[in-house]
Amino acid sequence: MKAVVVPEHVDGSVVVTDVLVPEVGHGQALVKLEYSGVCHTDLHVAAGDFGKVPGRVLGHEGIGIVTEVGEGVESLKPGDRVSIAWFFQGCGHCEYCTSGRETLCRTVKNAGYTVDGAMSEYALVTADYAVKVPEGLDAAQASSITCAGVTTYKATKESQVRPGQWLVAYGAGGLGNLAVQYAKKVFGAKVIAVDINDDKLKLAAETGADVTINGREVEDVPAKIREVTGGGAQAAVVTAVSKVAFNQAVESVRAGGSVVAVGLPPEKMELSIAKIVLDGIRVLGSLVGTRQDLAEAFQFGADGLVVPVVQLRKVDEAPQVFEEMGAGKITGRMVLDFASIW
Ligand code: 8ID
Ligand code: ZN
Repeated sequence: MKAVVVPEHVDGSVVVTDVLVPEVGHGQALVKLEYSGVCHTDLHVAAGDFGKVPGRVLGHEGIGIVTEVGEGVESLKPGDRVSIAWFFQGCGHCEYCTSGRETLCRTVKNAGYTVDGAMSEYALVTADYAVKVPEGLDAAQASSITCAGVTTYKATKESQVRPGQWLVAYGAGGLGNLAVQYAKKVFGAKVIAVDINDDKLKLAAETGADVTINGREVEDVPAKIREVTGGGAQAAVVTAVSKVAFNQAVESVRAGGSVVAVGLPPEKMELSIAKIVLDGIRVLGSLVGTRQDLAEAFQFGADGLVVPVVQLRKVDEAPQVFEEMGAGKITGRMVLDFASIW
């Protein structure tokens, strides 16, 4: 079967190659992929940013149909439409798994990184960890919610922003566009989108941002945000792949505000200790979402509140899509169309 794989020379590129269809084990299900979104995390994995994994099948925004279940599986049956997410499996019994923070499990398995992922014609899931896609949600749009959606939904939850308050979405790419939509349409926040690319800001405005700011054109972005919001935003969610945005976010929030770090540039951010202490700023990291978060994020999509902007691409075009993402040329989300090769 066709799969998108990290090559031997780990350098940020990917190859489309032939691999064997995996065999279903106890507790697992085999999924025939329909769609697989390309997340910037796949690019980090392909570049070896978290450690080199040559030969790994990439992908953690997978949606497909269960074709076979292994022994002991009770939660899925053939015909179910399910997701394959970054949070692939936790141990189920550690302090994180048993306290609603399962994505922090220290022995977690991550699709497309520590185990083979969703960019292949067939993929395995651990049945109890695959979240079903609700009726009424387009399968290609669901792929984008499987990572970009759930991650920004959870990050916005973590920000504790309340209706009518200001949230700044730093980065308006695949994740950022959904941060704008969840913050605006689900949490009732007023949203400022910051990016360095006008095409992404145009899309952010079309999908709900009240204000857009181009970080390359506005000299002092935090000052502009403090002016627009009358003293600073209550929350910032940072999905930009640049420490510049993280540093700006801290200067953009008002006293008591929160900065939720989501993007994963391999860099360090600067924090003014005085600012953090004297202004009581919360700075926290947020990692994808739990199975329950994903079920909730899907439902807001099925209800039509959040509409991922996706574009289908041929599986063979994967190397080009990765290049485009590295060059910052993608608006919305590119989704590899496995359904077309069924
Ligand atoms: O669970 C998590 N924390 C999680 C889940 C999924 C993805 C984290 N991520 C990480 C990815 O690994 C990646 O580092 O979030 C980051 C964003 O992923 P993405 O949205 O899939 O990437 P993208 O579509 O390329 O968007 C990135 C945006 O950042 C903008 C770019 O223009 C682009 O629109 N950007 C950059 I680069 N520098 C900026 C700056 N200084 C900026 N926007 C504002 N200010
Ligand atoms: Zn992702």
